[in-house]
Parts: sequence; structure tokens; C-alpha cells
Amino acid sequence: MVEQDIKVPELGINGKLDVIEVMVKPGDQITIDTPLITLESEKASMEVPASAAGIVKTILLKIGDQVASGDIILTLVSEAIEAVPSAEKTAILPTEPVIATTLELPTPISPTVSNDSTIIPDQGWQASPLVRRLARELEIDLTKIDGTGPKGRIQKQDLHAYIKMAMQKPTTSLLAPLPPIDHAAFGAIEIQPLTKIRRFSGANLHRNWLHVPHVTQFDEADITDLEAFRRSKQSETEKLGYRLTSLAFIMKATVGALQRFPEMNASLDPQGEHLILKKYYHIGVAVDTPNGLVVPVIRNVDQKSLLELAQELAAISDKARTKGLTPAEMQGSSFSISSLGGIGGTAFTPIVNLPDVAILGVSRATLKPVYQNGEFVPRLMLPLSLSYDHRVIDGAQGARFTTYLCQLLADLRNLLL
Ligand code: CAO
Repeated sequence: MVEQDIKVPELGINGKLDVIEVMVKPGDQITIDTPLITLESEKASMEVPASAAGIVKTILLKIGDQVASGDIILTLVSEAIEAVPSAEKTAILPTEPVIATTLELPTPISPTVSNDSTIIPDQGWQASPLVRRLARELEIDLTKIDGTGPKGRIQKQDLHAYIKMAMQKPTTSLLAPLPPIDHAAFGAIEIQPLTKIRRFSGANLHRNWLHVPHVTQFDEADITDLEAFRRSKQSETEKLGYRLTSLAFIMKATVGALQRFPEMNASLDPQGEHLILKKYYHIGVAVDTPNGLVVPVIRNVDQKSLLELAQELAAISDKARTKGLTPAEMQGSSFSISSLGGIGGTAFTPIVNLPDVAILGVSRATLKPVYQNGEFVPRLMLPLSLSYDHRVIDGAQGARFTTYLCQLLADLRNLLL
């Protein structure tokens, strides 16, 4: 048995290259031409094949190392040295530049990964560095692709065909498809195109509805005193050119409740294993516009006064209805509120605005007889509907949250405690 070092061959370039892939491990039986490592420069990547056959004893470099010609890749134990003249056996030099590509697949395809997330090489497949690099970036498991190149080598067109197929594949659904219906057969009809906003928000709402197991908790807050205070201040703010609406109070009280129940001010990570608790209070507010529903985000609600919130709410809802919002103005919420109080209704079930875990629905406040100290008294009651993600929030937490929120709305001095 002979032990020999397998080195990085003459690459014909100055400087060092990054090791981006190690395709063998100690104990592997390799033959001449087995790909050992992939090296990458800023513009290209190249594969270094074995120049001898044998069993890999030790690997002397790792992903992230920088290497030059002559550096040792591994030691090999062979029965007899089958060295190939270096002029004949150099690395496969870059023929294709590496293209930075991003592509969103409809359903992520799990790569075969080891603990350090490198793709486990499978002796059954072979592909060029470019193809492997693209596959790594797109998290595609190359073992699932049949190569059409020589000896089954996976070529760029094979990868493209696989991606195309994945994108065209219908999402697995247990829902029976709706049969086509000729509505005109039953009477006159008119076909109206959906606005861009409605199509976009419709797709998001559908996704959120399917992803989140919703529960909605209903409650009623006594806002008689809050409303009396609001009306007493209204003429002052109207002189300044804006209305002090009850929504500003509801936002402030909601933040008080979120501070008491931090798991409501959170997001579930995509794997469903961690809760991301947010230390900021950015509230998304659903705004009804002629083109459809949009949800601008009012940031740092905890740090703003009621008057500042009322002003900002008026400005952003006006912008949403007249000029339109930028994507940045609709991102980053930690909780959302949808108020139909100005329109009517007694309760509804809002859809959680992912990635939030809960949304508060507000309906129209009405005077109701409430039994207090032995008699019925008229009180202004505000209906609340809290929808939450049951993967994160238990029913008891949901009920505690709305109960505390009602306490805060009944007497905002509770916020100071
Ligand atoms: N109970 C009783 N009256 C209410 C109320 C409530 N809960 N909420 C608002 N009102 C009153 C206001 O006081 C105002 O009356 P005045 O002019 O006499 O003060 C009137 O209704 C109109 O209020 P508004 O709706 O214009 O203002 P707002 O600050 O309460 O709400 C906004 C702002 C942007 C949230 C609202 O205009 C809006 O677009 N709501 C629709 C949101 C939506 O479509 N949600 C559904 C999403 S599906 O999940």
C-alpha cells in the first residue's frame, strides 16, 4: 500500500481560490477523475478531479479555505500509484461564468443536507460546478434530477427543465376544483376585472387563511368614559385640522395589552419551531380604499401620543386612498387592527395578517343596557374580535388578552399602572 498526497494542480492563474465544495470524505473509494473539490474565483468556479485512485485517508482542507496550485487536498492510500502526467490531468478550467441567479420556487424542495448544510455528495450523480452552484443557491437536491449528459451527467438544461416542471406542478390540494360554470346561461351578466390591489390582497388573504389555524375571540369593551373624553378634546383637534378618532385610543390600549402579552406581538418562524418576539410596536391598520384593502403600518405606536397617532392615521389613510402607498409603508407590522366601526356591524372574523400572529377587529360601538350596582345603565359598548394563530396562541391567552384590553379601554388610566 502506498500513501500519497493529492495536490491542487497547476491552475494557470495567480492568487488563491476559495474552496466552495468538498465532494469526498475519509474512507471514500475514488477513481481517477472523481471530482474532489470545487474552487471558485469572483468570476468562475472549477472542479478539481482526482489524479489517482485509492481510498481517501485524510482531507486537509475545508469549505471556506483559500488554496493555490500545489496545496495538498487530501492523502490517498493506493495499492499502486496511478499518477497521471500533470500536463494531461489539470483541473477542469472554467468554461462557464457563474451566474448570480435567484428564483423563487412555489414549494421549497429539500436538499440532502448534512449538519453543516453542505450538500452531501452522492456518488450516483455528477454535474458541473455551475450546475451544482445553481442547485445549491436554489436548494435543489440534484439526486432528484436525471442527467442527460454523458454518463448521466446533469447539465444546465436538465436543471432548467426540473425547475420548470416544479413551477408548473399544481400545488397539492385536497380541495375539489371548482367546475367551470356558464353564469350567462342563467341570466344577464357583466364581467368586471379585479383591480391590481384586490388581486394582490386576495392572493395574500387566501394564503394567510390556508396557512393559519384561526380562532376568533369576541369581547365588548365599555368605552363610555373614553368616548366622553374623546369628544371633550375633539373641538381642539378639529381646530388643528384633524379628528381625534377612537382608533387612536384603541391603538394605544392595544400596545398596552401587547406589552403585557408579548407572544401576541410576534411572528412564527417559517419552520414553526421558534417564536420571534418583537421589541417594537408597529401596528398595521386596514384601510378601505376605492381599489381595495391595504394595510399601512404605523411605527413605534408606544412612543407616540394620541394626537400624533390620530394625525398620522388621518395622513396615511388619506395617502392610501389618493396617492397610494409604497411597499415600505406596508411592511414590518408586529400586530394589526381592522376597524369597521365607522361602517357598522356587531362582530366579524378578521384574517391574521401574516407574519403577525394576531389581528384585532373593531366593530361599531352601540349604547347597551348594562347591569351595574343593581340597575341597568346605558353604556357605550365596543365589540372586539381578536383572530389569532392557534399554533402560537392558546384560547386562554386569547381570552386574557381581550379581557385586559377591555380593562384598558374602560379606563385608560390603567395604562399608567
Ligand atoms: N364605533 C362607532 N363609531 C365609530 C367607530 C366605532 N368603533 N369607529 C369609528 N366610528 C365613527 C367615527 O367616530 C367617525 O364618526 P365622526 O365623524 O362622527 O367622528 C366615523 O365613524 C367614521 O370613522 P372612520 O372610519 O372614517 O375613521 P376611523 O379612524 O375610525 O378609521 C380607517 C379609519 C382608515 C380604519 C377606516 O376609515 C377604514 O378604512 N376602515 C375600514 C377597514 C376595513 O376595510 N377593514 C376590513 C378588513 S377585512 O379584515
